[in-house]
Amino acid sequence: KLEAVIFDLDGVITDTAEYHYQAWKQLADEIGVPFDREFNEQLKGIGRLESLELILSRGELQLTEAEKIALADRKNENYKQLIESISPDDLLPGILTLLKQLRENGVKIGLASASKNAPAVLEKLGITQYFDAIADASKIKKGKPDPEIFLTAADLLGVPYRNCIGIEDAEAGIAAIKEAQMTAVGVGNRETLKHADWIVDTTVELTFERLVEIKG
Ligand code: B16
Ligand code: MG
Repeated sequence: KLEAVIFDLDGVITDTAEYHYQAWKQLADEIGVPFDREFNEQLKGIGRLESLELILSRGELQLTEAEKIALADRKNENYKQLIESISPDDLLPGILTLLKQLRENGVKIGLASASKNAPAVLEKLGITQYFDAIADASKIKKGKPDPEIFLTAADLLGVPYRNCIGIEDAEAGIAAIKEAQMTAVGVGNRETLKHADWIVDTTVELTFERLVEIKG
């Protein structure tokens, strides 16, 4: 039974995944580490400092904690500039309709985003009011692929895990949803998301009817 849908933010609700890519790319260029879209797939859904660690090890760079924090801050400054102008027009196609339909049909709505910027992005998109629960980086200890963020969202919603659908664009996110015993829907790359229960190419395919069907 479908009782709740828990959304990832970046890459599912809006295309901030592209801005994360650009912000990391800018930083990687500055510190001379090769960076492309394929490598970036590994960073999706992963926290800020963990992402930086992956970039540093790719470049075989060893830095002090203080230097790492400074670089992570620099990436976040790049990112904040890029998201400055986000507006409701930046909602990915079909998402607003889906949020409204879930509401009308009494299905609860949760957010499971590794991003510390998540609440600010929801505000800019004008959709904060649709969310019954928000689990973001400030509420959890372990990031995706650990299931903690999805379990926390479901607990806040008061819904059994098996009655939840999680929607993700990242490999680490799909792993987290499966580990949480929820139904996993992947948006995007069929290869990296192959462990999802259902994969769509774009958010237009995420209709309420289809989600109900999947849950049976
Ligand atoms: P921040 P999600 C994740 O958000 C992004 O996919 C990932 O690329 C980013 O590094 C992470 O948030 C942390 O974001 O630097 O804003 O705290 O996909 O879980 O919504
Ligand atoms: Mg994502």
